[in-house]
Amino acid sequence: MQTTNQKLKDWVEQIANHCLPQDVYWCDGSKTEQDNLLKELVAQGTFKPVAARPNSYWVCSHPSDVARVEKRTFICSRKEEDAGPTNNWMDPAQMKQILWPKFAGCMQGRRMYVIPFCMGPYDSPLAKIGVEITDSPYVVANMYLMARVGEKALAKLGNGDFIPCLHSVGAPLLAGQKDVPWPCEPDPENKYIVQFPEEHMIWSYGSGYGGNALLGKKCLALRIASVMARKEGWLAEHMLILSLTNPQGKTFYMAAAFPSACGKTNLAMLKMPLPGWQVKCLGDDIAWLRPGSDGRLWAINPEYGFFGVAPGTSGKTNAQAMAAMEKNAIFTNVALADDGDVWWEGIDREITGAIDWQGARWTPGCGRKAAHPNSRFTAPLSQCPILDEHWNDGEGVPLSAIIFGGRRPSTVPLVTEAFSWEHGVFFGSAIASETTAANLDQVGIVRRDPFAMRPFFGYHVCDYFQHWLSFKNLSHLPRIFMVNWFQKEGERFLWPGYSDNGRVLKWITQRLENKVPGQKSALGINPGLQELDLTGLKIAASDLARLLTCDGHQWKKEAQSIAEFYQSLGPKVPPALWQQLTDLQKRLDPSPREHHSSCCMF
Ligand code: SAT
Ligand code: MN
Repeated sequence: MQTTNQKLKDWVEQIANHCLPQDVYWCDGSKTEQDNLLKELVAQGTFKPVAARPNSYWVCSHPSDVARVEKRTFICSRKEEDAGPTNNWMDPAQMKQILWPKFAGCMQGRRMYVIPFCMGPYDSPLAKIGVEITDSPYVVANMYLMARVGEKALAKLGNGDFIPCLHSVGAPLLAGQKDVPWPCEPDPENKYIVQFPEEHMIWSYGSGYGGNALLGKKCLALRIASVMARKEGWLAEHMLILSLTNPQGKTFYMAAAFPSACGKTNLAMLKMPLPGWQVKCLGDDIAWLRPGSDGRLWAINPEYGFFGVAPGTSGKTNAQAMAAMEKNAIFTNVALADDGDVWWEGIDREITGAIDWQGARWTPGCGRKAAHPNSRFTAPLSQCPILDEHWNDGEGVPLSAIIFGGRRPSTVPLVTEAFSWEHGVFFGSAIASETTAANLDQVGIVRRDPFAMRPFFGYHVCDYFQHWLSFKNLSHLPRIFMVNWFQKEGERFLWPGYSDNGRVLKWITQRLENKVPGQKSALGINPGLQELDLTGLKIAASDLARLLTCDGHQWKKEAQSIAEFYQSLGPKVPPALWQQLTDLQKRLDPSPREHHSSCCMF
């Protein structure tokens, strides 16, 4: 493949001379090329075809390489201050001194792939070109599905600027050495996921899994893009994008931020439980938002595919995702059942046995999980049966609502509307969630995950809050909502979740159209007890009341915990957010003179 881009040619040559691959291959993105690559992956034992699904493959990683590694993820800005308190930081020169020698000869015996790719529709004003160099054909196969890859991206690049993304699994194949199905650096302490925000550059070493290795995703489209967005006046967010059309044919676009593995994919493809309503999907993980000249915020999905959590996905919980992965899909760390199809916990299909994600024999009831909790399917967006017709529009879609959520067993009501943009930014800044298996650390701990971006900020979290606040004068801002599908009593969820979340989406559109008054609480605006459309749903009145109510006692504690969180972020937390917190505390604990009867129940 030809390029006249001298910077690109020089970089590829420099990396090849340093990493010493056996050869260099430029990906043109053609079907023939993809077919050949898949054949090779099968021949070398990394991929196994899934008999039940055309052109689909099963692959299992090394057991040490199953999720993003936040502890080994670094923002190497020149000043430590610019990485902020939520990121690991190292001086860029020092990082290069450590990492560059690790790349020396690291691709020996392997092919070096050069993948030109475009994040965002080719004609989007926000589209960004990256070039990933990798020694992992698994990464290449996934990049074909997750990004717009090949000749067209190279043509769009022309002689312009690109984001260099260097990746190696860190496992050179020396003469006579037999390859393994999933080469990687097994020592977690020797993995590095590194962003250089001033240079717009990414180096990733040692891992072949997901966001550690598919560098267009979290590294480029969130960490580096958030830095570019701040400079250029837009937002790079960890959000799904959906459209919701009501029975009158009116369509609302919404974006929603939830931490990894909290159901973004399910919400993005939700089947409305109410007749005449229809959700369509534009994206399930990342949204880039740009103010339009009309004063609205316009959203695009920079990605081209889904990299969704498999466990829990079934015909019942997400039939659309199941359809999207019927063919041309890659399944990582799920089980391969004796019936010739992939399998995971919650898929809602009886099997007699399987090979589990670690290659061992598995039978139902054996006491182990067959699929890793962070096992994933990769599938093209275009295969989603309810893809919104504007999914590939360069301009994107104008947002009416932004939703923030997390997994909270208590405290956070089902849905709350913010009083204002600043109040909504406060919601986003204070979101917390139980941790999940999407990251290698401990699971099930409630931690603050502002804007569901904690692992993905490319710069100081407080500057990021300020950047969000800076949009407040746009004339047609989306309204902001906070949701929680995960309230529990003991082990029982109070809200059924999944498609019933569509009832909450309906209420949101009714608020947008001023069709329901809502109920003012200390926290914001919640649905009145009669306002949610519960047609066909059985739910105890006491559960509903708990779901919709701001519990003053819990929220006083929560406000204290948010204050401690803000303190932990240092002196740069914007005063406007401290003010929001103070206002909340006042509403929770009004002095008798200021008491409003509409305040929440204590
Ligand atoms: O592995 S990924 O980072 O792509 C998935 C996720 O954590 O959202
Ligand atoms: Mn994600």
